[in-house]
Amino acid sequence: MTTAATSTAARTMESVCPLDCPDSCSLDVTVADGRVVAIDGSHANPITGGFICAKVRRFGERMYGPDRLLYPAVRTGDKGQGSFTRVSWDEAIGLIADRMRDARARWGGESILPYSYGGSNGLLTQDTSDATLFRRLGASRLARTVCAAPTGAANMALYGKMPSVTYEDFPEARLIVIWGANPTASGIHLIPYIREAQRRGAKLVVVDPRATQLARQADIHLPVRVGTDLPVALSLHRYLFEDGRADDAFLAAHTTGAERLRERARPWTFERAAAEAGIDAGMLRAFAELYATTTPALIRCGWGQERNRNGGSASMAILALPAVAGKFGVRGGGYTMSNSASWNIPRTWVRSDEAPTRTINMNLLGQALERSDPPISVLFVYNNNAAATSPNQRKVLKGLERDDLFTVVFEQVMTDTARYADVILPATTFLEGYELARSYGSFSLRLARPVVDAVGEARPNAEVFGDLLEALDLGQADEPRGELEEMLDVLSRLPETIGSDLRERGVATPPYGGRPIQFVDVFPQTSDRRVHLFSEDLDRGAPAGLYGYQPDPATARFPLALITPASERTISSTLAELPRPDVQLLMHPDDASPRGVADGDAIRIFNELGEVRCNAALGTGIRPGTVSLPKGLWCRHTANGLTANALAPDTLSDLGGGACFNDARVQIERVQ
Ligand SMILES: Nc1nc2c(c(=O)[nH]1)N[C@H]1C(S)=C(S)[C@@H](COP(=O)(O)OP(=O)(O)OC[C@H]3O[C@@H](n4cnc5c(=O)[nH]c(N)nc54)[C@H](O)[C@@H]3O)O[C@H]1N2
Ligand SMILES: Nc1nc2c(c(=O)[nH]1)N[C@H]1C(S)=C(S)[C@@H](COP(=O)(O)OP(=O)(O)OC[C@H]3O[C@@H](n4cnc5c(=O)[nH]c(N)nc54)[C@H](O)[C@@H]3O)O[C@H]1N2
Ligand code: SF4
Ligand SMILES: [Mo]
Repeated sequence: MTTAATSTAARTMESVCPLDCPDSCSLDVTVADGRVVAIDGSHANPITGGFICAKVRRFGERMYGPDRLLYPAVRTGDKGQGSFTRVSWDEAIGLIADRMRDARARWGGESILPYSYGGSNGLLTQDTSDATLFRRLGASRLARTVCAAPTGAANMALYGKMPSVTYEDFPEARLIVIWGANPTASGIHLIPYIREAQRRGAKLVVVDPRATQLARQADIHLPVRVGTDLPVALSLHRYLFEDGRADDAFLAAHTTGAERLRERARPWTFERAAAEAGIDAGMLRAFAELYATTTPALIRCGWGQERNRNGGSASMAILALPAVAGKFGVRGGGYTMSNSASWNIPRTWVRSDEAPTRTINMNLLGQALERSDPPISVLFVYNNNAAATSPNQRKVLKGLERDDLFTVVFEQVMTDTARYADVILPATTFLEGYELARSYGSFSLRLARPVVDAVGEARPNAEVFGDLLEALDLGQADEPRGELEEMLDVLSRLPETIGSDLRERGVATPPYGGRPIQFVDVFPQTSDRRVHLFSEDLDRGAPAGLYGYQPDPATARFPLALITPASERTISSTLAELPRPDVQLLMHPDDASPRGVADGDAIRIFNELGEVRCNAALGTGIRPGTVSLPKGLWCRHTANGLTANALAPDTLSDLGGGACFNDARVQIERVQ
């Protein structure tokens, strides 16, 4: 690789990171001789502040690395083996169109399943021509539930997804509660704002089974057992209601359902909740008192607490706290969840006039591939690495091995999923195409233009789905063709000022100056603009009712809870192909010693679904009874080619049909 220093032609181009991270950094990309040679943060987005994460600094290694997919290819060996032979784009598109036609004729359109999720947070690479294609085919719809489904359902029910407190307003808070989030890995640009708040005297509370970096600097750390956030949050509600700390005026003016929530919270005394969560009741009470008496108080609700059987009700109870305690109406008060809906962008470019078809929950991919009616005969994976990121990995892999399944994988690199493809299509990265990158942490919406030509024969999503529409005779003459046209079409359909800002300046002016105060600038987007503290619909759908607690599924055989938090090395499984140190399971010495496990020992982690072999790292950074592996590993990272997802159950959360990645129960043995 040429370096910027030695190349005379080096120049810096602006871009923006669209990966599935809340920060959406503005980037300075150094290009020399038509290649990306360096990537760093710029100041265009003030939140970025000139620095970015180490993994995206290495994005060039991904673009030009040995795993990059350069050409369309068809499978020559067994599924999963990873042997392919190059074909032309025309051949590949023709073959896929034929197989889709056959599937539709034989089983109906629903036998085709598009499978996509987190490749990019942008507006362009998902739900544009891809959605048009699959809707016109009458393909099965995908419920995109692998992430944020429980928190999304909770936030929608309570507030209709009201915009959140943004990063810049964190320093205004006198109390910050970080609940089930680890921004030190998962959204690093929030950290300076939390530090600034602490410098100004704010208190910090962290609710997390791990002693994360923030937890170690917190005034109160509640190291709850996995899946017990619901009783913990309900004990806070009980205290607020029963001790006269609830904001009755706010409840009367702005909420419905307070009495129902109060009823459900009533059984959860501090003592009972603390016993369930395995924490100190005095600490829990201290947290409750601090929250009740401090203003502005801000809760940053993450996603760690949603990935289990109680995740929906837990998230709802957490997000309801500022309403009951009366924490809205001041800068730096309220909650932060996801800001993805804050731009109020209706996706009018999705042509949704086709008749609805069956919906498949993406967390049940293994089951759906095993048995469904009609059977899935064509699987089209894009923006996703299902083999590494879906629950019940062995079942997913077994499904991908099916001889009668035709699998297309449209990818940037040779992922674990791509190895199972019948046809591989090479995709461009964000530095090789256009994107409209929207963050879900702070407020940011920016246009990214290609900074280099596509590598090899890689092509952007919009173009390839456009070609498939044409090959299947499903396109219409007046529709955009190709990525640039697609982008212009999207720009023209965005709310007027947003579209013109992006066209003229490449960046949209955020609504509310980017710093909305909840209940001053923004209000619930529910039907009656009130906070719905209770929902009869959700109550009917949840196995134990809304705010109903489902006990720990641990057994004597599988007593340890396995969690898989975001790691600083990857975004989900993206960038996992880059070289890294050996993967280790983090476990507490109290769990290791009765099992005869010493630091660095080879171990097997197992349950009824599967087994993972790696080495142990002992440490007190996690509570006893809980063990942790990084999220997003590839099969190459463990000794037996399976990852934590082989141990993650394909059960669903109480609300929203979400994944239960953090609800695995396992046993651990030392391996000789
Ligand atoms: N570097 C990096 N950044 C990322 C990602 C990544 O993979 N890597 N992923 C991106 C994506 S897709 C997402 S959704 C976000 C996720 O961002 P976060 O919400 O920060 O997600 P997690 O790391 O899954 O979980 C956060 C914390 O929850 C804790 N936790 C686990 N189970 C429980 C529980 O039952 N209760 C409580 N209270 N805490 C629990 C974990 O120990 C962890 O510290 O990050 C995004 N940013
Ligand atoms: N065990 C465990 N598993 C988890 C989680 C967990 O906490 N624990 N978290 C879950 C979460 S939060 C999430 S969000 C999911 C994410 O799961 P996935 O949706 O599988 O996300 P990634 O692993 O980032 O894979 C995205 C893929 O899309 C590709 N891609 C990127 N841009 C494009 C593009 O423009 N075109 C095409 N065709 N492809 C592109 C990338 O190369 C990458 O391989 O993982 C979930 N999996
Ligand atoms: S992954 Fe997040 S922190 Fe890293 S460059 Fe992208 S937006 Fe910034
Ligand atoms: Mo996610």
